[in-house]
Amino acid sequence: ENGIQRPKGYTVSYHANPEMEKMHFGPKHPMKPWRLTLTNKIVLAYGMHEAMDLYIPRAATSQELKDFHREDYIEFLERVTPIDNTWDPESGQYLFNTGDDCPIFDGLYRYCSLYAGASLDAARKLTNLQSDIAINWSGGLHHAKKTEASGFCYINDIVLAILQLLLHHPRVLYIDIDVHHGDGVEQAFWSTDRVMTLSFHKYNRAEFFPGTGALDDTGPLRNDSPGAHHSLNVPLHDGIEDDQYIKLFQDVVWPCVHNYQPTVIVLQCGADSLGGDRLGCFNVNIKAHGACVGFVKKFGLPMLVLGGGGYTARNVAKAWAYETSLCIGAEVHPHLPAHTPYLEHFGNEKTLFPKLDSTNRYENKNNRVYLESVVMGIKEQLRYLQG
Ligand code: ZLM
Ligand code: CA
Ligand code: ZN
Repeated sequence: ENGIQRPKGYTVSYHANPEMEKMHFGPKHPMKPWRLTLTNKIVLAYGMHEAMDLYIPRAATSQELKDFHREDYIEFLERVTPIDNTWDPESGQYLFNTGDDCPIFDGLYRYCSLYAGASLDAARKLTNLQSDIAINWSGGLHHAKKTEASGFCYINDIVLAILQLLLHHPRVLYIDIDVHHGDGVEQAFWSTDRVMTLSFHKYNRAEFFPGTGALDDTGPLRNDSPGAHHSLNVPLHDGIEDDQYIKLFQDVVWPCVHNYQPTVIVLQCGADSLGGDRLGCFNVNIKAHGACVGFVKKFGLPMLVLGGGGYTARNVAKAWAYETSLCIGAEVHPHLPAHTPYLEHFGNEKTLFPKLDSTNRYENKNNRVYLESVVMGIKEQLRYLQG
């Protein structure tokens, strides 16, 4: 509260509709919209709201959702209720890939249209030139497909936001630091050169969701397809450490920006790449995760900042609050303000930067030689972009 000031020379907008946060995927489901409440409590406790334009966005309309998704899928989401029988006896499956990962809960359609509405609002603030960095922590749901739900995602708000950006921008760079592969966004823009997608993720085809995103999956194989070499993947093993992750991110992102020359960047900040995450398997701390946001910000391009995964709620909230402070260029005290609501949820040492304790560490299976070969592989793809 003492001395959080508006950034000089640029505007940050924050798009959040608190109605989302009360939604429930069901008992024991890892996705907890309540993590957004925790995030906003920390952001407000530090006084960061003083430095940003705050918006409570309206829900997206079904027409807006149909700009990417197929009509019958949106109509299904609109009418389905938890008591419907969504089992399709013909295919022997739940309709549109709903089920355990993507359950049908009360308020599902409202939930979807709210997070999509927030990403569209954020993208429009960028294209209207009313904002330079637009933040929507409720978005970033990168697995949703044109005709089906996948991996806790129903509507692909990222694809919808990028479609909005493409009305005003020739080239969009999409960067995804969620521990899972950003397959839905990659697939949607697979055959165009107007969007470059770049995902960092744990990769194990047989054992880790969604099983796609190998280093050599780089776009259509025909060299004359515009999308060739415009889907980039950084497959990683368990246990990557802070210094390795930061160096890798910089060594890959810098040449992407230099070669592709995007006019806007969309950054998906999935917090399940943090150490100690319930579903993740990296050893990345909040400062290193945030260093990726700080690095992208330094290019000075308009930026859409989105959430994504993140399943240890107290860490998600700290990371996204810290990343909000980086966006506004404010230095915040590492000790959480004493008046932060729900302080009891934030662990024993009331700090933004909890130490990853040894019981939560994964053995690091990424060595220097491997990471260097990944950087080489990416640079090899980027050579095709010249001329
Ligand atoms: N079973 N309940 C990341 C999306 C990851 C597919 C294995 C479902 C879970 C998980 C759901 C309470 C993002 C898979 C999993 C059980 C087939 C995944 C409900 C626990 C539970 O206890 C659970 C009944 C559930 C789901 C674990 N699912 C862990 N990992 C992945 C999807 C989304 O972070 O990237 C972006 C938001 N699904 O591995 C199965 C293969 C379904
Ligand atoms: Ca990713
Ligand atoms: Zn994830």
